[in-house]
Amino acid sequence: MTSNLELATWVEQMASLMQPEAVHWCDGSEAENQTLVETMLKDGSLLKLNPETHLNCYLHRSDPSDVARVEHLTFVCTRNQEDAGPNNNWMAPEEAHRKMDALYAGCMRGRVMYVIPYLMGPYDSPYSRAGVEITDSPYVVANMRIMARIGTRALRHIESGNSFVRGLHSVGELDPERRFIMHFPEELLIKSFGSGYGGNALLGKKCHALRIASWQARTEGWLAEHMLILGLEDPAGNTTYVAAAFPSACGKTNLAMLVPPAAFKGWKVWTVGDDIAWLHPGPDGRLYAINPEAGFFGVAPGTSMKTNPNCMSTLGRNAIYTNVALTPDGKPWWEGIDDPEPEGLTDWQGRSFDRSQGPAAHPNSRFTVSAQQCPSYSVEANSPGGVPISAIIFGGRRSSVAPLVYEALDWAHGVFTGASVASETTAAAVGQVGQVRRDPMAMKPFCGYNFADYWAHWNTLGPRLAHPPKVFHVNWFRKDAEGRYLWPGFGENMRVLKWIVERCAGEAAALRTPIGHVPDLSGLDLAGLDIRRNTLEALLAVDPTVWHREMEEIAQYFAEFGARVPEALLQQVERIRSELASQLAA
Ligand code: SAT
Ligand code: MN
Repeated sequence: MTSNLELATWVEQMASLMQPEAVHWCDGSEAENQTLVETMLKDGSLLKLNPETHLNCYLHRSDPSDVARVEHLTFVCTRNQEDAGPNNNWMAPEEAHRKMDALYAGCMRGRVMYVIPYLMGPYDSPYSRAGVEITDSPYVVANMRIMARIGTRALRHIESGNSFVRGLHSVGELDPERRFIMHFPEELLIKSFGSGYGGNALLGKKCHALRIASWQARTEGWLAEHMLILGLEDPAGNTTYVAAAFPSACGKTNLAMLVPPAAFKGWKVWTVGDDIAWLHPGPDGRLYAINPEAGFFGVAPGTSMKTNPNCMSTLGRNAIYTNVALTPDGKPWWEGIDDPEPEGLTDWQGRSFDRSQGPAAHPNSRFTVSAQQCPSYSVEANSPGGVPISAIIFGGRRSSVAPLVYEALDWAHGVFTGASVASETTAAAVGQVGQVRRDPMAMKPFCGYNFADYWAHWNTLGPRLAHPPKVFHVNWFRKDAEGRYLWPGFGENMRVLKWIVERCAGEAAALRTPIGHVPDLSGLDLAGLDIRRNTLEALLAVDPTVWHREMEEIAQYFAEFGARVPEALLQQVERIRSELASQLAA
């Protein structure tokens, strides 16, 4: 068990509330994992995949009503409602505790309560943070074992006096009417009930490493962000690190594992993280990033040797697949994978596949796999001090308006650029897909406090850094009038990344527009890419009429946050508006 009295007492209290048949403290060992896997194979919650092609890989089918995050059932419970802000659902802490404790009462009868000590971040990093998740789901334990550093070493970290975030989770009856994901940032506490899925249940991930951590980061002077981290090594061997924020299911995993096009000889891309970055001002005045996670929980559909070869080679062993389809010879299958659709496919719900019932793999089906297996995993990924960030990139999925890439004029404008990100919704959360919504810094579902305070916190960070990162915005998803993508994306995104690296080094040509610096037509390295000049013009266009309307919407959005919105953001709105107005008048 544990020598930490606070932890021991809490686990005892939770056991008496939830009434499990047994309490198991997870040590994170291989033997423990094997026992859990056996249990799940026996009760049918895991299926073994073909060991010849997918050694030690398993398929899990979740309840069909439990396949994505549930933003409408996710709450931030602060004493003062204003602190949660209009960007969060709010409930008073007393009421939320009452509600959750009633659901938890006796909920683990006949089940095992697993206690998972975990560490977010590399061992021995001053930036890493501990947590303990209590759960009745062996699937959650198996996934947490891949996604975080769980077990004895994490427990020792807590026992040596470090604070920890407490997370309570029960799948309950998987009843969508009795499902809540509650956060109590003032108590460093998470209470989740009624879902076994990803971000709702693996509490180290979005609940701790983003919602609770963003709150802690604000009080302690750092940032917890929904960002991938990658290293771009040029042919001379210099590596530039960038962090990039995109909403869920907008290609973070693909970008993090990018393989440069053939014409980019000598360039290499190194993966540090694909979903979450913790950013700290370092002693030399630069911003340093760690990836708090140890694995990837990526979207399966669309992943192939063409779109993400590094990911495909990561996935062949020791992976858990959730809600993908199954071939007759026991292999995972999804829409967009290299192999053609086989005869006799079983869909994600275990039915014989029938196209009229929807796709074979759920659009938000996922793989869970250790980052250590990724061929592009950076040797710096476990570095206790993190990697120095030269550029921060914001992006969304926008079929119009936003150009392929632009660079903010300075930090304050960069914060505005992040705060005004909009993106079309995806299958990663329950709800309508394809609706444009504001998703500041890709944190709409994940910021654990009032966005207005969050933007103010961002504003304070730049001036604290002698060498702040440059800030960029990208949009891989711009379409033409016929609805076709203008940009090929995937590996070709390297061309945009190279421009960003060159801008960080004070090179590469750009045009100053009201929204920032846009590459001029000769600025991007297009060697070996067949792209027409008018396509390129359409990709890079900043239409003042369209942007005038966009600024209108951004101003309206900021107004939702009332007087708490930082003055610096409103000044950016005014500056851009007046520059656009003079362009329109000219
Ligand atoms: O379900 S998760 O939140 O873990 C994945 C995502 O939506 O980014
Ligand atoms: Mn994510």
